[in-house]
Amino acid sequence: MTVPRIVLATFNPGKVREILPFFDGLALALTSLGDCGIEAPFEEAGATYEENARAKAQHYARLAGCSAVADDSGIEIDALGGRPGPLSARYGGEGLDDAGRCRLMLKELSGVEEAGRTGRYVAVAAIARPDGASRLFRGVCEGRILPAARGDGGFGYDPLFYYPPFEATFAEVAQKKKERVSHRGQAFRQLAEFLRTEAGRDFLAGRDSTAGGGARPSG
Ligand code: ITT
Repeated sequence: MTVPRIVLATFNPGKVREILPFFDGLALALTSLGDCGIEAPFEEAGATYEENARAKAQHYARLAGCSAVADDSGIEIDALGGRPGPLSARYGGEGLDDAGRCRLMLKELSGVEEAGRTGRYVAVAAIARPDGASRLFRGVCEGRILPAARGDGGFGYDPLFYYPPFEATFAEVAQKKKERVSHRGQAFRQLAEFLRTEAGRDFLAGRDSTAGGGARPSG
């Protein structure tokens, strides 16, 4: 029996670290964009995580010639009207790194009281075949933006993202602990569960009749 090949379609090493464990124990040949000789980043043009995740996975599935898994994610800050949202990777412009984006967020939120610093991480995981058929899975994690960074784990906005049930930021907890509750953990747990079902195996094999481009948000 041939094992289905899936390309993990992200250039973000923080995401790779977090996504890989969800595929443990699945009979899949997981490969990276680098292994497929793919270097060009995908230009995200959609207005929603769903559009971007689906388009990203479809794009890389076509390029790689096998199914692709991608996520589009971001952080939504209530005091900023939901910004930066799907534009989180580009918040403040291309010149900023993770630390620079965190500093900008702190500046934008300066003067906002603790009770008003609420927000959430959102992730939509997508799996797509080279023929465009796709499935989507969504995860959301509510938290609060601290007035100063704490911790050096995680990536992106994690040093600012305080998760009340842990009484810690996502940069202060082990990756496994973050995964249990995080937006990405929720989304990829659903995706991995789907791949363990007969419907998931049929999807990967191209045997299903309902998957033709039709994405089905869930979660
Ligand atoms: P790929 O498109 O190659 O996957 P990317 O970083 O550009 O990488 P996104 O477009 O989905 O990915 O951007 C999501 C951004 O949202 C990410 O760069 C972080 O700034 C932020 N983000 C998402 N999930 C996060 C998490 O778990 N912890 C910290 N920041 C996160």
